[in-house]
Amino acid sequence: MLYLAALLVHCIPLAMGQYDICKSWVTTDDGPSWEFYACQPKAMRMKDYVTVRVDPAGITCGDPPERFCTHENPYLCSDECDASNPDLAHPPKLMFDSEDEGLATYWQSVTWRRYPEPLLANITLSWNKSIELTDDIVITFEYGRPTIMMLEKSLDNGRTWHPYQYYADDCMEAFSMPARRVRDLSTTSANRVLCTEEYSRWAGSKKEKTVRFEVRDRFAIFAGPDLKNMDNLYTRLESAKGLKDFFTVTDLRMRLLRPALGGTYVQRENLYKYFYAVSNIEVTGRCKCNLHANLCTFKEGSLQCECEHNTTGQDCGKCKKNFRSRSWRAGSYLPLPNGSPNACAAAGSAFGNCECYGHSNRCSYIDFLNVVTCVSCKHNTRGQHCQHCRLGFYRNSSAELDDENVCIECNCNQIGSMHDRCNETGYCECREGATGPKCDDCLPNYYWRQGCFPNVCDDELLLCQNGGTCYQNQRCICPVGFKGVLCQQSRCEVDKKDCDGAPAAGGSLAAVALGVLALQLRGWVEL
Ligand SMILES: *[C@@H]1O[C@H](CO)[C@@H](O)[C@H](O)[C@H]1NC(C)=O
Ligand SMILES: *[C@@H]1O[C@H](CO)[C@@H](O)[C@H](O)[C@H]1NC(C)=O
Ligand SMILES: *[C@@H]1O[C@H](CO)[C@@H](O)[C@H](O)[C@H]1NC(C)=O
Ligand SMILES: *[C@@H]1O[C@H](CO)[C@@H](O)[C@H](O)[C@H]1NC(C)=O
Ligand SMILES: *[C@@H]1O[C@H](CO)[C@@H](O)[C@H](O)[C@H]1NC(C)=O
Ligand SMILES: [Ca+2]
Repeated sequence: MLYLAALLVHCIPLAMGQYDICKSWVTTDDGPSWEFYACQPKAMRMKDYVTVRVDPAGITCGDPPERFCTHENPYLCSDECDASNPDLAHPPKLMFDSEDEGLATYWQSVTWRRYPEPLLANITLSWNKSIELTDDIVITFEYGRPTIMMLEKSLDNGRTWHPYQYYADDCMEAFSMPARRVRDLSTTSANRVLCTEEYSRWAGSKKEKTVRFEVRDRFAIFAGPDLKNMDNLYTRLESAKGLKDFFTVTDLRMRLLRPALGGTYVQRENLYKYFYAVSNIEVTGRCKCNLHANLCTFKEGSLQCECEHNTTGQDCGKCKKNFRSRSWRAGSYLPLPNGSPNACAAAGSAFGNCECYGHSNRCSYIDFLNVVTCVSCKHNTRGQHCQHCRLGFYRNSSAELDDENVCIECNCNQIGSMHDRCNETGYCECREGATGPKCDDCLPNYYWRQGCFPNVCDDELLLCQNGGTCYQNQRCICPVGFKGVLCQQSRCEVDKKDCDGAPAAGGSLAAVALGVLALQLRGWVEL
């Protein structure tokens, strides 16, 4: 029996845990049928699909033509960069071409003429597709590696960026970070961002040309030095939070912060030997397809997973239409060796025809109503098919019904609004005096103080009288001798003994009358 099982495993081509097939036609007791597995595309040379951008404008050499020299030959500055001459030009695309043996082609920056102003350049690589790195990123510099640089990554097509690795000949000085080596990381720190001094030292510009982001060394922490134990790595990727994402990118950015110096100091009298030159950027990885595809193709200018398991989307990140009876899930590397496909299921395959738009995994039959209804709708949805938004949420008009973001919280201001519900465009119902979509503003002639209250005084109709000043529309600060909401009342009229030394009130009688009139208009004073 054991022998048989071993034989069986042997026959399945993905016994090595490579996850390279998505389904196979198998014969069971019930007859032949498809069996489904977690699957992923093969690793590819990602530089063939990249879009590159070099910043700032004018950082590429040759416009206008310029001379430069090398650290080996610092006084023979006869080399020339000329953007208008194909033989002497060094455009960005030369970082991604395939080179004939022995002949390096490279992008080159202008020289450090503006020293001591820093010579800075950004090289941004974009794929418009999430990619999982499977091997080291290797950047080859001609004429010496930068003494300070930084690698950054984005997971959202360049909207947000995160540091990936720091490189400097002196990490403490450049980044206030201790120098570390990837080889010294442990299972719990495998996704740590660190600063390394390994690739920034001067070793002669011909000898050591590469700067690496060590993916293999990090994998080796789990899979052993020869990456023989990939099962262990895949198990880890599944269980360790954030580890998979650490190796996933949509964009990479190299920030070149200081060129090779070829010595300890910058020689001001010969700045023509300081510049950046990159001949190759090797990025090896596979399309991230959430373990739902084993093919990734380049279509209409971008990479696209060929989704199986009735999933769809650029990363197979959602269920196909009519296959949304359960919420979408990524496939899983576990259990080894075939993983779980976590396929999307056709609506109606479980219970009658109960579509839950992917917001619930369960349906339930309610006997006395004779209906099947979704149970525990997620993503703030409710209803028989999770097709409505919960109270306090409204429908996101730019999201489909099966989108996780389909319901948006109303966010009504607790004090300014009647309740926490809103209409279909997110407007809350405001209490008197409040306004704005969320009722967190006041109408004109109202002031905010734990809610909106009518102005007591202002600079127009509700003027404070007799030299009083209006404090934040809330009350009049009256001069000595006057009182009342608008300071309209002389104290001495109320109490004769207050008259001593009080300013004459006669002149402002008309103003008092006006103030009272205004109050009457606002419905405040009833005579
Ligand atoms: C490089 O990118 C960073 C981050 O966006 C930016 O702050 C910096 O100014 C850029 N440098 C150059 C030289 O464009
Ligand atoms: C990025 O890929 C998406 C999906 O394939 C496509 O719709 C979009 O046009 C692409 N954007 C760019 C800038 O290429
Ligand atoms: C996807 O849907 C088709 C059509 O109903 C079905 O034949 C196939 O088995 C489904 N695939 C999976 C992985 O469920
Ligand atoms: C509405 O849905 C779109 C598409 O999923 C999403 O990008 C957006 O963030 C959502 N809006 C809000 C306010 O959640
Ligand atoms: C929601 O309320 C706002 C403000 O009262 C209104 O302008 C809007 O038309 C309402 N939207 C709907 C769909 O009723
Ligand atoms: Ca090249």
